[in-house]
This record gives sequence, C-alpha cells and structure tokens, in this order.
Amino acid sequence: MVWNVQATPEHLNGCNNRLFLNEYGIEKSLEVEENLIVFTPEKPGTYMYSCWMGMIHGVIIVKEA
Ligand SMILES: [Cu+2]
Repeated sequence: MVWNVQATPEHLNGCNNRLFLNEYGIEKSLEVEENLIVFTPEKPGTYMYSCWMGMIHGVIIVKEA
C-alpha cells in the first residue's frame, strides 16, 4: 500500500519531522506536502507509528481482506 502523509509548513516541526513505523522497518523524514510511504501489510493487527522521539503516535489497523 501507499500511505501518503501530507504535511503543511505550519505543522511540520523538529519533533514530528521524522516518522517511524517500526514493525515494517520504516523510517521516513517528512517534507512539506506529500510523503509517500510504501509498505505491504502482512497480517492483520494494530501497528503503531510515532515521531522519531516517540512522543507523537498513532496506529494503523490492518484488517482481514
Ligand atoms: Cu516528537
């Protein structure tokens, strides 16, 4: 899948400018506008992502096809 993380100049800062999706070995430095992250969800589950400091996080929920 392609995950497009859109960042506006007002919202991008030193805390949130690098994203980790550890379970998929993804580390992505975010730029203003579009940031395409490509990965293949392998099994259903809840996968946490966070900023590089681990302060801001969210989850991706993968469901059975
Ligand atoms: Cu942070």
